[in-house]
Amino acid sequence: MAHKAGYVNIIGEPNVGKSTLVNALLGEKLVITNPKAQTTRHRILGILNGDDHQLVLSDTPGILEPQYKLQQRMMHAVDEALIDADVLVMLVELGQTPERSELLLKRASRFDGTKLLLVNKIDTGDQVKVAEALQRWQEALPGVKVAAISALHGFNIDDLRSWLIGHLPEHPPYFPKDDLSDRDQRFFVSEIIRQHVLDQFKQEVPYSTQVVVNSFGEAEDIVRIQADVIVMRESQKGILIGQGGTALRRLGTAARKDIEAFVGTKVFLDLKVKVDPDWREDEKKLRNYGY
Ligand SMILES: Nc1nc2c(ncn2[C@@H]2O[C@H](COP(=O)(O)OP(=O)(O)OP(=O)(O)O)[C@@H](O)[C@H]2O)c(=O)[nH]1
Ligand SMILES: [Mg+2]
Repeated sequence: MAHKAGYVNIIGEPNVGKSTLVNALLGEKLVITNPKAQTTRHRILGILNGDDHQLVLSDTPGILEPQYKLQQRMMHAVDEALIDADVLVMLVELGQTPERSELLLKRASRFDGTKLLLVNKIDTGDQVKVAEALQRWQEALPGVKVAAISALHGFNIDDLRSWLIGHLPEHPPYFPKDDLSDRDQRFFVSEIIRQHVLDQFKQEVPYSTQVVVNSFGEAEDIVRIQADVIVMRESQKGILIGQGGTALRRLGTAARKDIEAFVGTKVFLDLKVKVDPDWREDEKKLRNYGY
C-alpha cells in the first residue's frame, strides 16, 4: 500500500483553540493550552503516525499585529506554516465573523493549496448559531470546505482526522515513525513551566516571562533539571517569588508534577528567577531562545 504523509498547518487568531485542536487530533496533550491569549509562541510540530500514513500537525502562534520583536518572530512562525502546508486549516471560534478576521483571511489568501475553515467551540452556542456561522463562513470563502468542531469536547474530531489523513498526498514519512514531535524534551519541559506561569499569574507576568532549561541531567531513577524563569522587571521577579518564596514554591511543585508525568520518572526541579529587561526585543537572545 502506498504511504501517505503531509503537513496540516493550523493558523488562526489568538485563543481560538489551535493548540487544543492539535492535542485532540493527536489524542494526547503535547502542546500547552490556556485561556490567556498568546500562549503558543513557536511553531511546534505534532506527529501522528499510522502504518500507512504520517500526519504532521503544525501548531502556530495566534495571528496578531506585532508590537515587539518577540511577536514579530511569532508571526514569522505563522508565515513558515504557509510555506510547507499540504492542507491549511483556518481555525476560528463560534461568534467570530469573517468581517472581523482580516488578519487571518489576509494571511490565508497567500496560500493556494487545500484549505479548510473550521468553526471551533461550537459547544458554546446552539444549533441555530452554528448553522448561521457555517453559512457566513461559506459565503466568505466559496470553494473552501467549512465544518464545525469542538476541540475541547472532541466533537467531530474523529471525522476530521479521517478527512485529513484521506487528503494527504502519497509521500514517504518526513520523520522517523516513532517521533511524536520535532521538539525535544527540554523544550516541552520549558513549556510546562511556562504553562504554570500562565496558570498562576496575572496578565502582564506571563507575557514578560521566558523559561530556559539550563541543565537536564538524567540519572537512573531521577531527572535533575535546573531552569531559569526570566522576567523583565524587578517587580515581576517579586511577584513570581512571592512572600517568603511561597509563589515560586507553588509554581515549582505544580510544574514538577507535570514534568514527572511527561518524562515518566521522578524529577528534581530547581527554578531560579532572573531579570532581563530587554529579552523580548533582543534579536540575539530571541534566537538563542529558539524564536
Ligand atoms: N468551550 C470551548 N473551549 C475551548 C475549545 N477549544 C479550546 N477551548 C479553550 O480555549 C482556550 C484557548 O485554547 P488554546 O488551544 O490555548 O488556543 P490557541 O488558539 O492555541 O491560543 P494561542 O496559542 O494563545 O494563540 C483554552 O481555555 C481552551 O480550553 C472548545 O471546543 N470549546
Ligand atoms: Mg496555542
